[in-house]
Amino acid sequence: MLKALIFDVDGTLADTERDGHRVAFNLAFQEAGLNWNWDVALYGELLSVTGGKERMCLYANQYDQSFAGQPKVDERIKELHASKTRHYVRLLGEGKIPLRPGVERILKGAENAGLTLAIATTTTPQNVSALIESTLGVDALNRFASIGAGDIVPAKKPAPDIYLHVLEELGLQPDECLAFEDSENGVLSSLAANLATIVTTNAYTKDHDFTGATLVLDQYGELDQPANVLLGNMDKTYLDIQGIQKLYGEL
Ligand code: XBP
Ligand code: MG
Repeated sequence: MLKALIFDVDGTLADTERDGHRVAFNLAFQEAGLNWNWDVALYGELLSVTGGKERMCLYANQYDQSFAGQPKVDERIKELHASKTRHYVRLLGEGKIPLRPGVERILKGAENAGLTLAIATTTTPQNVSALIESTLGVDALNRFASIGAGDIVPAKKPAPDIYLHVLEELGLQPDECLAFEDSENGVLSSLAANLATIVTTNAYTKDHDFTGATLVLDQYGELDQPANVLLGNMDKTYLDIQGIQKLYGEL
């Protein structure tokens, strides 16, 4: 029986990368007097690794050897990341990033059907709180029975660790849950945790390989704004809890 839905955050609940995380990274670089500037295309390449600290290390190794080679590089990265998180949380507080259309419908539908909601993400915990509170209200974090985020597990996605952590907290088996993702690294992570996975793509992830996913859509869709089905089947023009239950029943 389907008991829980486990959601990734960045790209899945909200389109946070281009106008949220990327902007916050650049503000942190400016503040620190670094001449790093991540444009939209470069940021798409850097998304090949999950985690902001890991992403800055990747960039430094590729584009700024003198930064990467300094003795206390890990400390510098940590400071930059703390500043980036401050900027990101502020941007969310200003209401800059909405949920993706259809997310509220699916969350409410799941709760009405008696399902448990959970989160499994590589992003920093403060980022999750700021997004949920700014979009769903100050008490909305309570709607999620488990929130697995950031450095709580040693290996970030594509490793399955964060999903395994959330499953353990929920006390559920993978075949009692469905995962929601938007990226190849995310799907590798959820599938490695044996979770059937529904994908909604975005501009950065539309060409990723989603082999093994149960359903891939370009968006959750609305009555008058049909989702395009990229892999799998869906009866309606949009995804709702009935559609999710039906997909689960056919697994
Ligand atoms: C999301 C990420 C995150 C954010 C940055 O991946 O890669 O790292 O870009 O967050 P996913 P932090 O959606 O697969 O979880 O800077 O807080 O690490
Ligand atoms: Mg994601």
